[in-house]
Amino acid sequence: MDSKRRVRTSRFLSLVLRHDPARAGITLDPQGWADIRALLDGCRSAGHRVTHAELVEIVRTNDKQRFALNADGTRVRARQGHFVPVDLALEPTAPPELLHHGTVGRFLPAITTEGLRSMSRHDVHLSADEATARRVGARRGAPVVLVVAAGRMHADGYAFRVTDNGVWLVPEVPPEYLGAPVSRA
Ligand code: HQG
Repeated sequence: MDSKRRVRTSRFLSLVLRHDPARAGITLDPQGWADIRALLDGCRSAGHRVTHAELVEIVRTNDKQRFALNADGTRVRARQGHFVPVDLALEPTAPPELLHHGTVGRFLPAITTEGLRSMSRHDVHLSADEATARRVGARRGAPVVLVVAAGRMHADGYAFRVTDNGVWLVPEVPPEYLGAPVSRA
């Protein structure tokens, strides 16, 4: 599969598995899993022909490891980033003392007042390393990285979860847990 087709197909799979399963005429189970046969049939009907081998290749090579197969390889789901309600069944996990969130300057006035909100996704996405947060912020402009006092939040009773590819999830970050923004390019 050439890289253009891989990107196009992986975007469509993200749309179906995180946002709009009906686009491929399928439903997700409560943990977000899609039956692969139904998914591939649905993709074909929606005009995106994807073979089983291509799906497996995308799961394996996706730059952000966005997708996962179940143990017997019959189902696939997105690892994070859902807009539709799913329960990823991740255990609450103690986070490192500090986590990072990448954003852009134009959102800072709102973030400073109301904290980080999950917006249209389930959770606020955080990363252990600053470089990842910077890349996430850079999708929207000159990146600004916020440091989150995750250890203190955890001690105060907030539940953190971590996906198996290292994205930290928390429903919200109130402003008192945010450090001063780092906007160094
Ligand atoms: C901002 C991508 C105003 C927040 C990425 C962000 C990541 C606020 C945007 C993953 C706010 C939401 C997640 C508030 C937060 N007022 N703006 N109170 N609170 N925001 O895309 O973190 O390619 O839902 O800073 O690489 O940017 O989809 O979240 O700018 O890993 O796999 O509102 O999505 O991965 O945007 O990105 P998003 P995100 P994928």
